[in-house]
Amino acid sequence: MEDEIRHATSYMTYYRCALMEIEAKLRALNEQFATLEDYNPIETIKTRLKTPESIAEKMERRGLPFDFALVEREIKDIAGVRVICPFISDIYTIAERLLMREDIKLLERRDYIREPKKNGYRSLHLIVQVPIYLTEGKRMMCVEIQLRTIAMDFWASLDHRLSYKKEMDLAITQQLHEELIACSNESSKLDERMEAVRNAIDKRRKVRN
Ligand code: 0O2
Repeated sequence: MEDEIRHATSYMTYYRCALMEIEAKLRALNEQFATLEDYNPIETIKTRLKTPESIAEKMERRGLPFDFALVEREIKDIAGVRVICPFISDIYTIAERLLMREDIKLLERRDYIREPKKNGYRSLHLIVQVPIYLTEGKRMMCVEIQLRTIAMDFWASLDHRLSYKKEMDLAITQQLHEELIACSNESSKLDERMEAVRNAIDKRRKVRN
């Protein structure tokens, strides 16, 4: 048992290091934009590690035993980074710049912005591998990066809140899910309109300069 706890603690430390690596690269990118273009394409960066309970629950859902080697192979979102951007184009710019790096390997890309989920969920998901450097050498770790606008993040928190209200009347839950689909459509239009306004402002600024 003691061995298993030590093993689990090391694993979580590896994932924490991977989160720090990705966060540092994202902050460096934002810093470059701020210096060269006087603009911050990243509003906020949030990181989280899945709890052991949540990992165990996911393994159970998949009908798999809780074994560390298996967990590492099967669950790619133990380490998660959420990047909140002002505009949709920022999401793609940041993703592209990050993936240009030689030390980041893309394993999977899911574009829920171009193809939103049926419930209205929108975000760009990247599963990447990043090296971490330990006393015993280099180790590649998986990290899930979710990139979304402020509006998409606002929507996702509300959707998450609803998904935890299991005791609510089914008809009301259904009605709220439908309302959330409508909210997602509205916020998608708002994202596009706001970006068009930003582009118009930038164009005028460039003409004047
Ligand atoms: P948490 O609390 O963020 O850890 P799976 O990971 O197997 O359940 P899949 O298909 O492998 O699902 O990955 P997917 O669909 O890319 O989703 C992974 C994560 O994206 C979720 O992690 C959520 O954080 C977020 N997400 C995906 N769909 C939705 C959605 O409809 N609403 C909201 N609010 N978030 C979503 P977890 O582990 O479910 O949650």
